[in-house]
Amino acid sequence: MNPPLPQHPLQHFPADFVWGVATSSFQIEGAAHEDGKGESIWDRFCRQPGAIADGSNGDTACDHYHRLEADLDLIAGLGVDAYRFSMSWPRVQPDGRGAFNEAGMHFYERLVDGLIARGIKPYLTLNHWDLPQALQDSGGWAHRETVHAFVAYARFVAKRLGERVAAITTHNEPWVMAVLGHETGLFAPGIRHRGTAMQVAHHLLLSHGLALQALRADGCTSRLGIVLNLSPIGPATPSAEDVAAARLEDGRSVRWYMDPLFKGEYPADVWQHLGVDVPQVQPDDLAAINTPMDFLGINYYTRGVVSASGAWSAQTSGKPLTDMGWEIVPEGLTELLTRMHRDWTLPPLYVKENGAAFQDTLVKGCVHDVERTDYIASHIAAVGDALAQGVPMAGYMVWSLMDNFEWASGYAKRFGIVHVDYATLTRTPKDSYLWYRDFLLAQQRLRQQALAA
Ligand code: IFM
Repeated sequence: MNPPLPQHPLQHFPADFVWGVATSSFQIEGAAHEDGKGESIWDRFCRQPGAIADGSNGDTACDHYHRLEADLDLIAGLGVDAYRFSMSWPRVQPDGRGAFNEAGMHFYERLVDGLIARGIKPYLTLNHWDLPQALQDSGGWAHRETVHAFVAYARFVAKRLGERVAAITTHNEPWVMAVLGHETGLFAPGIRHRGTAMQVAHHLLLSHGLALQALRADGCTSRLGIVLNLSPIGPATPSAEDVAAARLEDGRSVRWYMDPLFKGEYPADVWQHLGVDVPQVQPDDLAAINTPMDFLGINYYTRGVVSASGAWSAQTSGKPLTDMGWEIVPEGLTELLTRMHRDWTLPPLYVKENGAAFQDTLVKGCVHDVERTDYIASHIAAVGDALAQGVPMAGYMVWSLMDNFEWASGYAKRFGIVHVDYATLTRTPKDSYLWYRDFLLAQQRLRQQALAA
């Protein structure tokens, strides 16, 4: 028997609110060595012993590359307005500079045309982490030349697809690429050096701003923006030490990105804290980063709690946890969105990723994922609460369409609303998919009633 549907806040959402679902190239496509695709830093990183928890890689992933039409039908079956996907830069331009690969472009043209044919708006992300390895070999994001290579790639893609896609995101989660990729080394390319990480963050932001300027100069009609992973960060206790530590972490993970993007400056407290690890910034860089955007995307999964001693742990906080060990805190999303609205002057805001990993069981063709369904429903309600408080929310997208390669966790963590059997690659919609579909249908009816009134 299906679990009862969670309550949902139908009343909060405007008629033009964009409902969607999201994926990324490396996590689902597979076909890692086909049709002229170049190597990405994640292809290389997966080969490092111990880098991926289950020793897996993205060679096959969900085989989306070969199952495009069926997957498009799954997306259409949800009734979403939009599908957010990313392009694999090395599939489109194997070395990250020089020749483009028509076979790779053809895949994304089929994807975009297939969405449009099904009445779904394509939301394209240019960089969801899978940098061409050839660029990494000459310094990667730490090297300023990669900024210019990215702008050239962005211009090529926008010229080919810009009129067909509703939105182009430059980068997904620069903090992750900078810090997990270059400071802790947990993600590709596996570098451990804080100064490098801060230079990478700066170059990602700079390439975003320069790409926006170039695309607009080229006459690109898509809406342009960036997607940040953000959390509200609070102290574990009211002690002065914990409050200071939380403020610094907020600076490193939130203000370090929001201030240059929306105020054209880096936060002074973090700059001072970084000492010799501050990035090299050239005179016009911050003005470029501060280029106005058409939207800001936010990925939200959990809150951040900081103690100066490092003693705080989500495991003992008393809050329910997902399979990633992340606390489930829907009210943290409302807190984050209202704070963003208060502290910066923002364009329309989208939650571009929100969802949860849980251990699912497939029984007789069903996955009764009550916890995931509750997670999604409660976070949609949290977005509704932010809207009711005046935050300019324009859309919400579930992460993720289907179970996929969860980076350093491999395939063990399942975020999908569609179950993937990795032995057979069979897709099975979970109860959360059915709930989201029914929720969107109800939204659709409300829209029609509003139009008729
Ligand atoms: O799977 C990732 C995604 O690629 C980026 N945002 C967070 C998700 C869950 O960890």
